[in-house]
Amino acid sequence: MFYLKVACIAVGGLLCALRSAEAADERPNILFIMSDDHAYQAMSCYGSRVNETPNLDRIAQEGMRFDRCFVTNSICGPARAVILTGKYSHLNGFVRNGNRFNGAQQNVAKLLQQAGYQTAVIGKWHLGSDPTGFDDWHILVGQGPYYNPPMKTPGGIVQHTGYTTDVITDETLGWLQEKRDESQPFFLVYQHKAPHRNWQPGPKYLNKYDNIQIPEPATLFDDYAGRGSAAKSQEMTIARHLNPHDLKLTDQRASFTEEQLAAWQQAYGEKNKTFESAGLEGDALTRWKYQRFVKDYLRCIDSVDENVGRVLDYLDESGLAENTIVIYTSDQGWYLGEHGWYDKRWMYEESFRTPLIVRWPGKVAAGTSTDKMVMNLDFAETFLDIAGAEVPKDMQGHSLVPILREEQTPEWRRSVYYHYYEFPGPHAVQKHYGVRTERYKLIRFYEIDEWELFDLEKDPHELRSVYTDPAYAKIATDLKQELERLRDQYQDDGQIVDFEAQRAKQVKLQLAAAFDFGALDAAVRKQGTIVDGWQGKAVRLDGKQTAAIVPTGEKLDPTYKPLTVGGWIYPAGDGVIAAQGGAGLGYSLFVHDDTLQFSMRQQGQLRTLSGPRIPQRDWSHVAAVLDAEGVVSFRVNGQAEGPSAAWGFIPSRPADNLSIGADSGSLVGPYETPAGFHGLLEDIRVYWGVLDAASLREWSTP
Ligand SMILES: [Ca+2]
Repeated sequence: MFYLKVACIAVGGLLCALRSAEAADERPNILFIMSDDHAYQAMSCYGSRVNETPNLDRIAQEGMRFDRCFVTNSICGPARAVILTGKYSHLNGFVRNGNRFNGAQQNVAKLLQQAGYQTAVIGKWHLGSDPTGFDDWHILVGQGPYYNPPMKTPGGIVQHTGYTTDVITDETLGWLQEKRDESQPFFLVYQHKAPHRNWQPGPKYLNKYDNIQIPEPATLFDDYAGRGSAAKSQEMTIARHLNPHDLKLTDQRASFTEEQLAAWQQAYGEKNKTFESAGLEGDALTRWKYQRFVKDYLRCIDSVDENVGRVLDYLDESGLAENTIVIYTSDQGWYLGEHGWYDKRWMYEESFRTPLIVRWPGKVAAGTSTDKMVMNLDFAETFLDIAGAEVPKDMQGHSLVPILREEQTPEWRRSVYYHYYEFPGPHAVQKHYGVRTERYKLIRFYEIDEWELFDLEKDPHELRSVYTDPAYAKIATDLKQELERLRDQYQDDGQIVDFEAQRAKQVKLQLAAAFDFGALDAAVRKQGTIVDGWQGKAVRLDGKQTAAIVPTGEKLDPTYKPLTVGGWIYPAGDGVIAAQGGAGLGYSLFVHDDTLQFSMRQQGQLRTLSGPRIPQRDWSHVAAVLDAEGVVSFRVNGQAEGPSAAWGFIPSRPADNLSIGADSGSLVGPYETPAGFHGLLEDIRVYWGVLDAASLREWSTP
């Protein structure tokens, strides 16, 4: 590597590129395996009391087990975005499930691609947008089902038959066998849906654990007495929040084949008979629900373990094992009944921590472990370090390679920063951030102004906050300082990066459509009478006509754009001035009850802002403006008037037309008819962007 670097510096680009290609074969392959919601408590290499995971244990036995790997934000999509970017949620823009990952930003797959790696992702993705930086991808659509998944590829949807954990593995093995380019090292991301809710086991494991009792955790009947209101008001208890679908008491079979259905009915038919005859209630019912949930959860893991074993076997047989780093982790941890819970989200240990085991033959000593505090924030940096590629300065974690090699790392982090955002949301876990050190954890639920402090040495189950205990006053003060230091270090000042607004700011002012009724294209011009208007020609409408229609298209794409829409109007009643789109996406400027109003649709959500009063039977120049900050406001005769509202942007291009004088086709606004305009319209225009004062004056001054 030293020789290569010298060559790059001395001779520059071309030679560097040639050398990299020659040397590429020597760099290790990276196989990154991630399951979804896999608790470290359910892995035998972490001392599981509830199951055995012999294949996953192989990775640990032949490599290193990380006993303190933490996530920055314990929830699926955000964790994935952190791993791809090496940045906290507020900087990668994906803070909660339902967000859409901005694929235009830097990510580790793109950087590895540039460094000469072949890249692929197979299995769960769950980031809304399509993968970027991957040569090949074959992903579940959203969460994806447990059986017979449709999967998305660059070439379209592929329908699979089979159990999803097996299908994802078959595709992964297929990629290794058929698509791998032997001249390049690979970065292969192999991600399971399992064991995510609602824990549907594969056919092979439907009856495993049927005749045994799974041990209960010590805190199954936690009463939350020692903590604040957040722990008391959540909605993720086994006792009250698991639903009949989770517990397999309802029909699960929407997409099953007949064979799958028969196996399923036989297994759960028998189990349900026992439940119905037992007549359980109270703690006994909670215990039954715990058994039911945990057994299905473990059955899902049995399939993951078996399938990871298939991939490890293939690596051995193909000779790839020797130069392939195998990493196994989960997107975050999980409650297996601890605190009476299922699910994740909290900064408490079970969900804050995630499993991480790494095998790197010849580099990582077999059977080692570490209690260094590492994070999913470090993964991207680690992959780049393994590949010998530069780690960008704006990534926020650190390569784990020195820890893997058991080098001295005296400067390694001594505290971990956490920030969770998804409230209101499923399971009602309050937003919180906090800091964990070797011994203590300070959590702030900032929207309800509550603090919790745990002494993990004396209270490893985190049952009693000592925040108000005078004996811990100094510790609390020190931890608050450390929390502030970390928030500063990670640039978390409460602002979340808004890629949409950044994109909107880059839009150059452009006239998207203009309607001069004295000289309008016959294809665009529809109904109404052309008359003399305020300066030129106007169209007269009586509420039953559409003056003009422009089909949607590239030029009429409002996606993430600021906009200005308006013109001269002489109202003799209500109606639409201009509308583009329909019930899914779009905007409409209209007059209702003598006021100017503007509606916007964002993925079906309708919002309407009621603006200034407009005189009837008189000429006014009116416009609605959506500015580069995503704020809507009105202009009347060139002046700002009326209220404003921050709505953001239209997230994609509507299928419906732009229509003038009525809302044609599917309706954007809060009216039930096309809402034809009554009166005269003249010089109607739509701009992408916001007009400067002089241009607005020119348009609005007679
Ligand atoms: Ca998850």
